[in-house]
Amino acid sequence: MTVMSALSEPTLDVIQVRRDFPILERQVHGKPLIYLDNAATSQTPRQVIETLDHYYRHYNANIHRGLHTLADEATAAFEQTRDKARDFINAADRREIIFTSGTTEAINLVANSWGRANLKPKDEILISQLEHHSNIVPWQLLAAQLELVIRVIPVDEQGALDMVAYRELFSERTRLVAVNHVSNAFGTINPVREMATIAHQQGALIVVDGAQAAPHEPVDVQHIDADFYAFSGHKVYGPTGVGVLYGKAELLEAMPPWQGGGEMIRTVSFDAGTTYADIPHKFEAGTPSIAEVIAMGRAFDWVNDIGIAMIGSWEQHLLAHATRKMTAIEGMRILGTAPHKAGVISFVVEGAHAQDIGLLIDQLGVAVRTGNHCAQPLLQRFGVEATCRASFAAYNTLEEIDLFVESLERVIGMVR
Ligand code: 7TS
Repeated sequence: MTVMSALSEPTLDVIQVRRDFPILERQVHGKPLIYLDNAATSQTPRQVIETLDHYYRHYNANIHRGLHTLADEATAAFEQTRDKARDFINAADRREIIFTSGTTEAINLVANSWGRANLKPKDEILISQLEHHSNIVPWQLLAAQLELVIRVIPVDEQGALDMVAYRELFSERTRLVAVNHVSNAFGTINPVREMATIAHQQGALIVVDGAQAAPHEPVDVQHIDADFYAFSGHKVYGPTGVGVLYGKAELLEAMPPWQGGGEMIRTVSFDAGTTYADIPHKFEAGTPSIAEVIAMGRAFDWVNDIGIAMIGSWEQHLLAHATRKMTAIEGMRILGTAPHKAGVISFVVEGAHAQDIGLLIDQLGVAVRTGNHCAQPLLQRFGVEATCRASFAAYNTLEEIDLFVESLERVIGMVR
């Protein structure tokens, strides 16, 4: 990740970018929408919306099974996204790309397939304190069933992982590290490449939750040396209901299927037993979200056309500007001030409930997220139950940040 200097202005043509997003023209409570809840889901460019529309108008068909023209066209477009996803995260092989319903399903797949096949009672899993619940609860469910031990990698006061503690947590029973690349609640960018190296030296694997990294910085799974890497389409300007699990081919090949059904088999017999398809199809049971997968491919194109590094730089610019302005607000406490941060600002304000801020600022057209951000252990660590969170995307502007901060000051004045 290149951390942008706050001084040099990136050259993103944000006005041009905004033209691709019809939703940005709408009003909320009579005010222009200022959408700052991008960590929850990003908005969708018209090119992606048109891809969905085009699919249903022209070649809606089930894939991998028909011999007719529509089925061929749908299958080709679906499989083309696999190549685009391979390129997007620089996987070595298209067979290492498995389509899932999102990050959550991807991690559950790893837990239930790799985890059940490889973990034994008393084996240990290291999970960071920064995780979204979707990289905690699947491991807790498995731990309860297989009698595994979960150890927590702590964060420091800034919300950065304590790498000394990380090294010390390993034992001869450590089998897996589960960590996000970027924290959704605080924006902390974790040193996942270094963490993977350490995990591998200790004989453990690493599963990286990339849900908040893929939209903001170039991801290279080979450079990271991640064993598994997961992300969701809807946070990368794509549709909901689709995502990607990357896994190293040799791991995926050795793993048993998780869900059984059509598409994932080679032969099925009551007498001779059932044999399974090769990867990636072994892990893609049933009819997938065909239109959404195809449209996710279009979203990757959209991001590539602008350049993910350019998007990341622009968001760093917005982050620096917003942090500077927000820090000046009396009683403001920003949670998560790690030196390497993505465009996420979590905050609480003395004397003002996060919930009230969220509700009132919505009346002014500003969408921020309020709550625990599905990261309860992290918020507990910092002694708060809820924060407000503003998170940025390619289409946000400096003017929107200024309006957001003005609105915030107004709202704080009302509730104090
Ligand atoms: N991991 C991280 C780091 C996330 O931020 C999220 C969603 C998920 C996993 C789950 O992704 P899903 O697509 O499978 O649901 N994060 C958020 C958020 O921060 N606010 O709403 C959803």
